[in-house]
This record gives sequence, C-alpha cells and structure tokens, in this order.
Amino acid sequence: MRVLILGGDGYLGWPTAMHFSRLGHNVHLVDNELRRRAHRETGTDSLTPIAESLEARARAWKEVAGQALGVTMGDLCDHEVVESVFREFEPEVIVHYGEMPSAPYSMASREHAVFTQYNNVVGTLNVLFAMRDLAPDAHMVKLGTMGEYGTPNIDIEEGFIEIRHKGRSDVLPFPKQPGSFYHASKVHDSVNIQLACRIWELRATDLNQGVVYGIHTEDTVRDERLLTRFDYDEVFGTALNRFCLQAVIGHPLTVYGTGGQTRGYLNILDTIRCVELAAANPPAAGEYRVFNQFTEQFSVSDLAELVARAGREYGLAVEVKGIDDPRVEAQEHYYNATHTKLLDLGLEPHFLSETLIESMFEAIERYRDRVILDRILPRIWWRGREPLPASP
Ligand code: NAD
Ligand code: USQ
Repeated sequence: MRVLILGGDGYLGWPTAMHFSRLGHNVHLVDNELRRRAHRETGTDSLTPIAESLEARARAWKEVAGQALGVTMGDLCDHEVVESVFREFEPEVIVHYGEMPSAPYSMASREHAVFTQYNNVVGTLNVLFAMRDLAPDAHMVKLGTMGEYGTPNIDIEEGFIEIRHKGRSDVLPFPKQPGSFYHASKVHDSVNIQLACRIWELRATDLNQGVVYGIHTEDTVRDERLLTRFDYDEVFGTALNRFCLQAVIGHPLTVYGTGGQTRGYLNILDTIRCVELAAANPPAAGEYRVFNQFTEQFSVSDLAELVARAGREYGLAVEVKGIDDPRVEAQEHYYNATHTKLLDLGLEPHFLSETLIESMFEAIERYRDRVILDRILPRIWWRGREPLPASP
C-alpha cells in the first residue's frame, strides 16, 4: 500500500513510519518540525537524542533497513503542500498524526489556543479537500483523543450512542465535553471529518486514543539514530512517561490534585498495531467510524503507586507528592469507556506491568544526564497565569 504519514517526525509518527516500511509498504512522510520548534522555544527537549532532521532519520533507516522513506518538509496548513504531496504520491492510506498534541500548550495563552486550533483544524480540512479532489478512494486514519468525551457520569461508548427522546430514537455522536482547547480542536476535526464522509463519500477512521506511554519499539532499538522522542516536561510529557522519569532522577512524582483523574492508557507498541489494524480493515465509502484506542484505564494515583512499587523493587527511593492541579478537571469522577472494536480486529494488548516499567527505567537511566530539571513542575495554569512565549 502507499501509506502517507502526516506528522512523521513525531513521537508516534516516526516509529509508525518505520513499522509500515518494514512490512513492505511504500511510505511517505510529511512534517514541518513544529514539535522541534516548540521545544526550542520553551527551552525543553526530548530525553532521547533524536537525529537532527527527518531527512537524516530517513537516511539512517535506509542504511539500517534497506528501505527508502519519502520525505516532504512542509506545513499541512499550506494547501499547496498538501495537494502536491497527494498529486505525486497518490496515497491509498493517510495516517494523520500531524497536529499540535499538547493540552497544556493550548491553554498557555490566547495565542497558543488560537494557534493550536488553527493548526489542527485547518491542516485536517486541507487533507479532507485533497482527498475529495485527488484521492477519493483513500482511507484516512486520523488520530483523535479519548479526551473528546471528557468525563461524563455515564459509560462512554465507541463514538456513537443510541438515544431515545420523546418517543423517537436515533444513533448519534456521543456527547463531547473536551477539557482543553487542544482537546476541543479534536472535536472540531471529528465534526469536519464526519461531514466530509457524508457529503463526499470519503472513508475515515477516527481513533480516539488514550494517553500513550513507552520509549522503544522493534525498530527504534535497531540503531540510536532511529530513536523516537521521549518527553517528560510539563508541556509535552504525558503522565506515565513523566512519572517513570521522575522516579529515576529522584524527583517526587507529580500527582496533580487528589489523583483520582482516570484516563485510558496504552503502550506505544499498541498505538502502532492499532493504526496497522485500522489501515488493513478500511471502512466502506462514505463511512465515518470511531474506535476508542486504549487498552486499560488507570487513575493518576494508581499509576503513581505502580511506578513507586516498581521503583522500590528496582532500588529507587520514590516519593509520591500531590501538588496543586494546574488544570481545571474533575479529580474524582466516574469513568468507564468501551473499547472493543480494535480487540475485535485482532489487537493483543501489551498490558502495563512492573517489568515493563522497569524496562522504561533502564532506558531512561541511559540518558538521565540530558534531563532539564526546571521544566518538570507545572507553570501553565488553566485559569491563566504566567503565559509561555509567543507561539511558533
Ligand atoms: P508529536 O508532536 O510528537 O507528533 C506530531 C507531529 O506532527 C510533529 O512531528 C509535528 O512537527 C507535526 N505537525 C504538527 N502540525 C503540523 C503541520 N501543520 N504540518 C506538518 N506537520 C505538523 O505528537 P504525538 O504524541 O506523536 O501525537 C501524534 C498524534 O496523536 C497527535 O495528533 C496527537 O493529538 C495524537 N494523540 C497522541 C497521544 C499521546 O499520548 N502521545 C494520545 C492521543 C492522541
Ligand atoms: N497528570 C498528573 N501529573 C502529571 C501529568 C499529568 O496528575 O505530571 C494528570 C493530568 O492532570 C490529567 C492526566 O494526568 O488528568 C493525563 O494528563 P496527560 O498530560 O498525561 O495527558 P493529556 O493532557 O490528556 O494529553 C495526552 C496527550 C494528548 C492526548 C491525550 C489522550 O498529550 O495528545 O490526546 O493524552 S486523553 O487523555 O485520553 O485525552
């Protein structure tokens, strides 16, 4: 298959690209280095040293795996870039990771909120129009987020819910209650993608993904130049990745508030497999489908306890410290989300275990001298204080 990976320089996009390439697909990547620039501007960096550019990564992959990866450096918000890639590469599958993924970033200031929504919504619209005009039979596999649903006091369904109202019933999109302007951008994308499928007969899978953890995949361990990024800072680091790093460097684990915030989580290996399963099983023309992409749910306290236990076994002195929650979010709430559609397609999850956490400790220890200590504690407050510098 000709697989176009948007956001191919990112945490998830780069290992996905190597995976599809190893399976023998023809893979082309697009990225505009937004993530690298955002790190430079906020004084943060990946723990793992990543190759200096996407082109350098593609060269390293060719050397190690013998497969070519096509690369276009360009902005998805520029429709001419998108159209020329579609015209030249003629994608059959479009894996769309190419967005600003950070909730804290989007809450830092008016500029950051506007940038996040412009970048994500306009980029995705350009891809939808390019599909309509240049690749109407292609399948878009779009990374959405479980955070589109928020934390309702009922079970979360997989995209749609049957509603009975005043004697009539219908199957409608599950209600959305995003918790940040970033999460809201994903809701706007979902509405636009569903509309495009309905009016233009496009096909799309919206993967409402939970929080991802992990450092290595089958391909990143083959050569240091093939590492993917690993972020632990307040803006781009996600909960479990942050806790594992904090345990290794002796920083108290930063549980926000009471720690009752519950989310779906999955291993980076399962992200890649889910995308592969979605791509291998396309929807019908005109179909917009939604899969909830996570394998287990945990509260933040559960995760901190698990990391502390694994840390003690490993010989680390781990302290768990509740700190003020910089976000506005329910800290104690009901959470039960359905996630069967990817299992039905054959997903065999890699569940979280102490052994897995210990393997993350080992990988982190290797690069611990790269840690930027003063970027761990939160400085962005959802209610608004201390804005970051202007957006890139
Ligand atoms: P990432 O920032 O590492 O990857 C996104 C990539 O897209 C970056 O390399 C960035 O430079 C690129 N990009 C952004 N805007 C672009 C534009 N306008 N034009 C071209 N390239 C652009 O993030 P990630 O963690 O790999 O996340 C990938 C996707 O998965 C995102 O859409 C994110 O919202 C979603 N997601 C991530 C997680 C997670 O825990 N990491 C969980 C759920 C959903
Ligand atoms: N949290 C802590 N301490 C920390 C970091 C986070 O208690 O040091 C808490 C947060 O308050 C939140 C939960 O952990 O309640 C998850 O936060 P996170 O930063 O790990 O994840 P989030 O901001 O939701 O965003 C991440 C990705 C995003 C993706 C989302 C999936 O960055 O791209 O969309 O996970 S989900 O959470 O299901 O919406």
